[in-house]
Amino acid sequence: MSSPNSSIESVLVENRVFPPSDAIAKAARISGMAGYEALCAEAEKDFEGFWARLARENLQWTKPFTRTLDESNAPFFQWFADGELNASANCLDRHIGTPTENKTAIIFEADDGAVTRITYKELLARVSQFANALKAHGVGKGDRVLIYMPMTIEGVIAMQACARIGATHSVVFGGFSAKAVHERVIDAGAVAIVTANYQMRGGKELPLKAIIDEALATGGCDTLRHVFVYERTPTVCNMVEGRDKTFAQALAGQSTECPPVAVGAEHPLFILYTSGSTGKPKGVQHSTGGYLLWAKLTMDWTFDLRPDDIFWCTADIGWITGHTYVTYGPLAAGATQIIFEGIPTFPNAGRFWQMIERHKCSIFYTAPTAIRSLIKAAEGDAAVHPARSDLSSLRILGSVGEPINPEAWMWYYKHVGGERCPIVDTFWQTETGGHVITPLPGATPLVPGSCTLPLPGITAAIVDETGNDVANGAGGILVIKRPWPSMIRTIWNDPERFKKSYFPEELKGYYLAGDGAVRSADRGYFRITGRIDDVLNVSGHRMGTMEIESALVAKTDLVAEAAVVGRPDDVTGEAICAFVVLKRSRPTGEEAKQIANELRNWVAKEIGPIAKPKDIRFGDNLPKTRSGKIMRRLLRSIAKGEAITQDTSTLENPAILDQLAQTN
Ligand code: 6R9
Repeated sequence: MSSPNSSIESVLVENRVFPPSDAIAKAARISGMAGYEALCAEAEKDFEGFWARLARENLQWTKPFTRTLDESNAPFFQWFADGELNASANCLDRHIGTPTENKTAIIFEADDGAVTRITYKELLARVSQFANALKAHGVGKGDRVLIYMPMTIEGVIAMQACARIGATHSVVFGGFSAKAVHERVIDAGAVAIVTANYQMRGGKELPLKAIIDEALATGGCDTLRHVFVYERTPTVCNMVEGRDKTFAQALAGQSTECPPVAVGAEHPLFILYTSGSTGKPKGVQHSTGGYLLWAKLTMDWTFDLRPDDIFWCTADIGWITGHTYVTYGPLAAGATQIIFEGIPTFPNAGRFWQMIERHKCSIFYTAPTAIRSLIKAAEGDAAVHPARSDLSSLRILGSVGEPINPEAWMWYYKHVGGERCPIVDTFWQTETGGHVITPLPGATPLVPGSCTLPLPGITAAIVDETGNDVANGAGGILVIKRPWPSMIRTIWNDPERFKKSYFPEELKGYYLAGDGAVRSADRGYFRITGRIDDVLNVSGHRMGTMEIESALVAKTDLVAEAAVVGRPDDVTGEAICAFVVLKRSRPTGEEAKQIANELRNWVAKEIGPIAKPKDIRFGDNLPKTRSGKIMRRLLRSIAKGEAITQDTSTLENPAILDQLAQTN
């Protein structure tokens, strides 16, 4: 496989086009480009009428809305604001009394391969029972609940139970550190935490509850009253009297019926923290009505969901993809979905393919980083090649999280999809709530490496620094010109930052995605060229360079200064590269290795293992301008191993470049 660099070049000359077959187009909900264009035209003709129609058709409202979009306090847009509904009722109760009630909602495959199935009816009972347990502990509408759970049915139950009683959940990915949990409990003002004693990954039992204990021991979590602990494994964990309860204790005697609490459409369904260009993660706040509409609708549009589909999104519920395409979208759409606890390489790197065969998966949605690592594994060991599994059940493939390089796209298309399944390369973000630019499987001719065209009603465009449209073929800044229902509503506790980050004055009130993009000259297809801010994308996970720098310099006994940049990586897309100046003299050889390891473990503790720098280089100094600014673009070249061709005349200390280029 070639490096992402060469793949970017190959995208520029990409001229392979894969139109949907007649059979696929004919059977699809949105059929052919004519079907797509008709929806776009409807949205253009009557923007509000379009969304109002879809919101009425796709969601069950306990009180119908009379107003569709309120722009009076832009950019704090409101959608369907006087309508009322409940998200959990729209995912579960709506199926009761229909043939879907006895359909399998979730096929859960545990790390060790054990399989559990649960129907919609059973899931409703379990969600209701847990909702009652939360209520019995005084948790109610408007309260925040932090969820720190493994990929399990119980993780989905915890989220749905919050939604049922109008509590706002904030899921924290199980790989984040105690410090990250602590910050989020405080920022969100969480009253309760739902966690598990341990999680199982790759045959190993990893602690979760111990991390919660550590987070809460730090102090300052004054709002926190209860911790609910799902006993994922029989191993005991520490329990704090009066504060902690096992699921069994909390659920004992609770009814399996719990009326859903109707909330206003703008009621915050959840807060999800994500990395931005400063050190502090942003609590992205989503609504109930607009968000859920998009979750349901994109299941139908992007995945062309049918009643007999077996849907599998491999994302963890700790990320937005797991929120929209595990917890909410598939359930609102009445799908049968697979939830997988483990990792793609255990017990071997054929696990995904074997699971597709075992469960007859028809729609498979994963990240390019997973595909690339499985390509590598399959090329090294025929026993884990997708050809060893029967993948004939597959109908549609999806990609999310980062640009997919055409080589990986072609492999996915050929070896996983058997040259028969369309690949939907879905571009979106935590902030967009769901897909915004993506092919439609029965309509859009596919071009490898391109997320193609915006969904109907999404006014995506590419502009220059002053908000003016650029011509196709010229690169620029990706914006969305008009609001859409599932957009971020604000940053929790920080409305000013919301305005500044996403609606900068110079961009005419457009939503700034934070990515660069270019549209092809021939078709106007979008291709994402990567973040334009200091956000890295490592294995599809967003990491702020400032966040990692802050973590490094927080090691005050050792680190004087640090600068973090990304460099291309064949498997993870980008890799984290840190340049560090120590308070002591610059280490070399074994000592450098040892300190680099110490710093890696430190970052894992401060943020989480996903933030560990791959490379750490030590210097006597960092390249700075005379005004003291670190020149990150030079560091990016050094990290890539490129010769420095940029102008270095403004550098205070040009000699440092050679030193940094030599050390490793
Ligand atoms: C859903 C999700 C968002 C950032 C986004 C962009 C990158 C996501 C992409 C893609 C190219 C795609 N991104 N999907 N880039 N093609 N299909 O990943 O949300 O974690 O918030 O990350 O990921 O850079 O801005 P999130």
